[in-house]
Amino acid sequence: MSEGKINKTVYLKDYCPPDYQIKTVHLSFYLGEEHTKVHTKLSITRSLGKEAPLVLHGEALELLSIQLNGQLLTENSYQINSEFLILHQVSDQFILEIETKIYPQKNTTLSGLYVSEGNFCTQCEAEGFRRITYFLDRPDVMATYTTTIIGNKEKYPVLLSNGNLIDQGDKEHGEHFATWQDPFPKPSYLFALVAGKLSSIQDKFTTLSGREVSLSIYVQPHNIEKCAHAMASLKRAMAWDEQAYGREYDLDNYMIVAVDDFNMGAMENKGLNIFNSKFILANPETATDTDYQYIEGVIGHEYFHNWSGNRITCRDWFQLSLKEGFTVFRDQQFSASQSGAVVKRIEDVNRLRTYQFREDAGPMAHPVRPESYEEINNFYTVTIYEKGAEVVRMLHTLLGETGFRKGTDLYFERHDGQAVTTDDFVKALEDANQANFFQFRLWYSQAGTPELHVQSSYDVDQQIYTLKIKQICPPTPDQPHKKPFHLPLTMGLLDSYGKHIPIELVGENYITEGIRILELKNQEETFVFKNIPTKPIPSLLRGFSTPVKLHFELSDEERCFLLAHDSDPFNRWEAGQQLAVKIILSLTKYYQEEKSLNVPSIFIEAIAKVLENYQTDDQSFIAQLLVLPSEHYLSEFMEVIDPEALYQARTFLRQTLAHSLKDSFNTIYHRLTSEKPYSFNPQEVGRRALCNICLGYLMALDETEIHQHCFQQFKTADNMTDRIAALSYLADTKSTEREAALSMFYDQWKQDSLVMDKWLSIQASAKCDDALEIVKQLTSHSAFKLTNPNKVRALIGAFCQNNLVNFHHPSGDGYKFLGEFIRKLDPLNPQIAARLVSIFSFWKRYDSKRQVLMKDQLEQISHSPNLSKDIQEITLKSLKMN
Ligand code: B3K
Ligand code: ZN
Repeated sequence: MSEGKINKTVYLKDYCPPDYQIKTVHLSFYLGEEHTKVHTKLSITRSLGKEAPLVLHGEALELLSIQLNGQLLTENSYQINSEFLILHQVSDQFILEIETKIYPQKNTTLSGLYVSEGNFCTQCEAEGFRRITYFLDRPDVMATYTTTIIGNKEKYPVLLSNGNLIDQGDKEHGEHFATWQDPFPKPSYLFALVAGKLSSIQDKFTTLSGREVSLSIYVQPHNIEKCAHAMASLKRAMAWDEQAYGREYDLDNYMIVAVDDFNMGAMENKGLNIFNSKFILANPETATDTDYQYIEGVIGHEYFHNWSGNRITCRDWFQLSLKEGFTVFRDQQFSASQSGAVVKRIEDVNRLRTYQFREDAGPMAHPVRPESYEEINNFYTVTIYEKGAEVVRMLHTLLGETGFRKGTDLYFERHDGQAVTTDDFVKALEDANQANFFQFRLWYSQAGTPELHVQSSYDVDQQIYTLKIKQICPPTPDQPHKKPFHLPLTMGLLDSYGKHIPIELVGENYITEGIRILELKNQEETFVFKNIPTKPIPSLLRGFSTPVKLHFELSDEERCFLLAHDSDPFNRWEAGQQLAVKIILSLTKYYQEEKSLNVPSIFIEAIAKVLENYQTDDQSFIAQLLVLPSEHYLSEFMEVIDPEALYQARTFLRQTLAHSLKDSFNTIYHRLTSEKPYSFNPQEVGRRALCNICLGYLMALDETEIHQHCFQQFKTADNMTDRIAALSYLADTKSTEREAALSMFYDQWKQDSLVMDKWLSIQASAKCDDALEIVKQLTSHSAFKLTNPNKVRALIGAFCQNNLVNFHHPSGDGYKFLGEFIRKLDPLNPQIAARLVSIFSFWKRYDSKRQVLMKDQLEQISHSPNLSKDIQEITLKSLKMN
């Protein structure tokens, strides 16, 4: 481990309310080319009964001066170190003025105040504000902010901060200023500042109560034509939150700024969201349908935070899922309402099962409300976000639409203006419905993915069908023993025509037609269904009503039946996935044993039937039915992951389907290809998705004629969705069209940074033998930039996470490459480096040779000098898995 730095663990059990409160904050920023000076004036009050000294957070700051009630303090009247500024002698109420000097132009961490493409911007969540000035940088300290920004008028014509513009004007020496005031008390993590050369598009939204809100999106001038979709999404999100949750916007203006260098997707700063430009900029030529959908989802997410996060915030960072889990659930509902609930649910479940289940079984497993952390930035995880959203979804399922709304109404009313806990959230839902979620709260405190083992039996004489369900929650690093969860299992029973059998349970005197929610609370539960005339086919866990692994034996025929007939479309998809998983895993075994590979005809026939209905079913949904489970998802089912065998087995299944159903794929592809100009709506998105899936299967045949056709689509497409699909298929081939297409693409789009990310990603993901060499070369290409997180994700992230067969090459070269890269990136941007190092944290899942190679990289990383807290925490926890 590196010398000097010792990570401190922060525990939830140690939480104490703050010793002091800051009521008002006046900030003045003097923006410079070398450094920026920040003058901070705080009115501080001691909390009742507290006697402790005032301890302010501060990081990477140069302290210029401190004044207490107007008196300049000498150096011996305070203590200062690399993390804190401590004042021992303060009264119950006082004014503190602090001047700090910071270096935004040199700030590559992208936390605090930094410069992106010549423009100033901030990122303060979770603990970035302390990189601007000394402060009580914790979410339960809420103050009102007045912010003055002073800077060169020509270089920084636009000066923005949270709230309302209350003053502006010119100053001497070509400078100007703007003063902003935010009337809503907020924690420091929601502070934002932007200064630069930006253009904006403007719009208006009239709230339910008739107030007019002005909406602006600021971007670099050359991107001004690419904001319309983001603006339209924002207006839809505002209307949706009024209708679905009764939430109105509260300020007179809502501003969004897009920046190129950003650690994550976006940030919900009060009234001034800052976005990764990837989630704002779009036009049909440069953005895919998926980009359009993400933009809508992220815009919604950040907007919804205004209530679930900003008006009501987190007491401490252990409560992060209070705002993130709930807001993800809200953005999922919003997206479902815009473009189709089933496909949205499939995408969300896929993500949860692929990434969150893996996290929950690895060294970084933590509950939705963690008990401890070393570096909070490592806890912006799929568990906090996606599992947190599933927990809220279960509450929604248990309470029903109306009960849930009653609960959230009470939550918003009761806690407006406060910093609260996940427990307060659950309590509001309970109180509004006279419900009891005592046991349900375990979802917040216990990590790990529960497993449900289901056994069924049918008694023809008594016409009784029985389901016995056992839940097991595997141990996780900090929690060896678990209690059973309270969970809703949504299900139905189908007859041989696929019709619902009415559900009547022994011990109950009512019948439910169709869908039934079984509530499980005990480790073992038995449900006895009466008046069941024939042996039913159960459709369990409909819509994935609870985040568990379900073990239930069905025959291939039963799965095919569900794929064709289940009235719950999610479970139709799920039946197909289960069948594909089973087949690919058995092909994998055959491949490892060097036996010949065969695909059961029943699966091919089932897919043929899916294709037959391409005109009647929702085409986005059909496209999902045709996507085979990902290598990532499949690997979770293997005792020891064998990336090579898995890749070969999955490819074999794809090719077999392509050969057997070539005519259907061909017909659908040609029938659905359209000359109509691009438009973004659910039907067209579905049509393009299905068309491109069919092209993908055809390309799996690796035939010259199809390569040419694919190249043709690449050249003539009027939109990025069709163009990039064709390019990605060509990139996987050894065809002559491959290089031609890649270089044409580069020539056409080299000026567009976001499109270049796609170009990097496609090459990094391509399944060719020299992928690693290509990636290495691309790290010195002008399209790549080490300090830009999007570039790192597009090239390094894509190679290590989308190109498993090459990354996990037995030589260990992929691991060595990633290890070296992490060591280079960590001193510049620890947050992004930490995301990459977590790829190694699953080393235990591989064979012993790969384990040694990956572990060696983890060890080398952990011995690097001056390692960040972020990386230390993950490497140490991963290495403990011995
Ligand atoms: N709240 C931010 C994430 C901040 C991440 C800090 N490392 C974006 C969001 O979830 O909306
Ligand atoms: Zn969020």
